[in-house]
Amino acid sequence: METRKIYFCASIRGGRADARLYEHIVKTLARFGKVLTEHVGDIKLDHTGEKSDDGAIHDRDLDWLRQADVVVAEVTQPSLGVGYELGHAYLMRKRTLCLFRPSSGRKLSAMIRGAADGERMLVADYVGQDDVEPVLERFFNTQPR
Ligand code: 6K6
Repeated sequence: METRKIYFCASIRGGRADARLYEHIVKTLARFGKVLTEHVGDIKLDHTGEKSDDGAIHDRDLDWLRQADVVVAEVTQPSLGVGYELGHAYLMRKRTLCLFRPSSGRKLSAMIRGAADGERMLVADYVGQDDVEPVLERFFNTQPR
């Protein structure tokens, strides 16, 4: 069987306050497949995320998104880029898991929580790092109907 391709989304220019958590999620995701977007969990990457030109980043990321079997996003830190990727993933009918921490005091956008159908698009509220593995296990071990 081919290795599952996972597209992980999380804030870059939206803010890197949760970068260590992203790093943990990327490491945990690697147990479930090939993470196409490992750089998102790179703690050395600052919020400017400047390494190559924006057009190239955009086109390469959308290409990876098309190739992905599943999408996982950490959505607690609001990010235009993540919202944009999730909109594309939704229209591409990708199975998607959004991870949100209510303890942040934020309220998740209605356009994300409202898109969840409990099957193809899921939102999981979780507390923190210790919950990442069980939440991902549930997602990857449940087959959509
Ligand atoms: C190179 C190495 C690390 O970072 C870079 C340059 N920047 C980006 N590289 C790859 N993907 C990016 C970059 N900037 C944004 N993205 C995509 O948008 C990622 O897939 C994230 O999920 C999302 C973050 O969007 P913003 O609006 O928070 O930057």
